[in-house]
Amino acid sequence: MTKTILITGATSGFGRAAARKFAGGGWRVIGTGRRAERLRELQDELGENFLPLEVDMRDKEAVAGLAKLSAPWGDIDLLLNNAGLAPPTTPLPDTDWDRIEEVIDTNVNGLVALTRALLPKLVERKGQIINLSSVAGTYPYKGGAVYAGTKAFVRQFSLDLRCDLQGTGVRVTSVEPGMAETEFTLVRTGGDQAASDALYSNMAPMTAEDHADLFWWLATLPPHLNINSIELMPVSQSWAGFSVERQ
Ligand code: NDP
Ligand code: 8X3
Repeated sequence: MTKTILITGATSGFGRAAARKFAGGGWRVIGTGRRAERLRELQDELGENFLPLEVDMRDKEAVAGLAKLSAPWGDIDLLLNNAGLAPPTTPLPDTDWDRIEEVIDTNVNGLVALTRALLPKLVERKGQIINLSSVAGTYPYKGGAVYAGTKAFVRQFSLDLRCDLQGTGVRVTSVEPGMAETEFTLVRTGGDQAASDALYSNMAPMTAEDHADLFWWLATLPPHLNINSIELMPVSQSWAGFSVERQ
């Protein structure tokens, strides 16, 4: 039977690569995002098994609407909570409140609202949820406070949700990537392509396709197996030490 995946943030990066991967694998794919033109392009590419829906994750009504789709699109087996972004790494008092609010509303409120709305359907279908957290949710770095805070939330939300879902057969995974070259840094820097290029230069970052392959692996594991969390980095990335101020 054809399975259905709902991917938030399918207009770029991990989400777009996942839409291609799952459509190529014979799934029905619902892809959301704010950029209508990108969604149209993806529909032209993927054809009738792709349903583009222009949804801003901050729009409560639009998010609730995703749980009211009629069959077969409404028969969602896998929710890929991928839409997300980061504010600039500027000191907190210098960071625009609007950017901060956009990040919290998208990464946390939108994700929780959509998950809550879709849970009855996912329980009915013994479905699966994959949430995009980040290494930033575990390892602190300068300028990361708000973004990292949202991703720590996503990780813990995922783990706790498993307790609520005990006995339902629904699987939940927190995916925690390090550096991957997508539009993530372009968005974070307010469109600074040079800054994005510099960050990912000469270090073989992970790719969107690496993540699509990971999501596919998670989706095709035997149903008795739950990967609680998975942390991944490019080989070139590891950790820095503590920072100490000396007098
Ligand atoms: P991209 O910037 O390439 O893609 C982000 C996607 O999220 C876009 O499709 C964008 O669509 C969507 N999005 C952002 N805000 C909203 C919103 N308010 N409403 C609806 N859609 C929204 O980044 P990535 O693919 O890299 O990021 C995907 C996820 O992975 C994010 O949650 C990110 O935090 C996480 N992640 C990324 C890492 C990286 O290094 N790239 C590492 C760890 C985690 P549109 O603008 O059209 O609305
Ligand atoms: C993004 C990973 O390390 O660029 O979530 O903050 S990092």
